[in-house]
Amino acid sequence: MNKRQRRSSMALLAAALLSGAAQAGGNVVEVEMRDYGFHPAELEVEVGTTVRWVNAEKRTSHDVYFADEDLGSERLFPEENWERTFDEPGTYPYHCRPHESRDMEGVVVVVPAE
Ligand SMILES: [Cu+2]
Repeated sequence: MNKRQRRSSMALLAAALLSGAAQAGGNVVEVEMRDYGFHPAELEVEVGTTVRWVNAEKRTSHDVYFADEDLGSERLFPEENWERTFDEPGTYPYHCRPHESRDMEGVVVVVPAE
C-alpha cells in the first residue's frame, strides 16, 4: 500500500466510523410536558434513541410512568427533565400519574435502525 492508498483508506475508515455512530443511535429527542399533555404525544424513534421529557410548565409538576414495566420518573418540576434510552423495538405507552384522570398520556414507538 502506497502513501496515497493509505490516505484514502484512512478517509474511508473515518467515514465508516462516523456513519456507524449515526446508525447506532445516540440521538436525543425531546418531548415537552405542558398544558397537561405530552408534545408530541406519539413519537416514533429508532432503536438507541434517548427520549428526554422536559417539563415546560410554569408551575405544574408531572411524571412519566410506563405502567406495563412499572418504570418511570420521579415527579418532575418545571424545567426538570428525565431521560430514557430505548434499546429494544416495541410500543411503549406511558402516562403521567398525577394527571391520569385528565388522560395525560403518550406512546413511544421504537423501530429497528435502518
Ligand atoms: Cu401531569
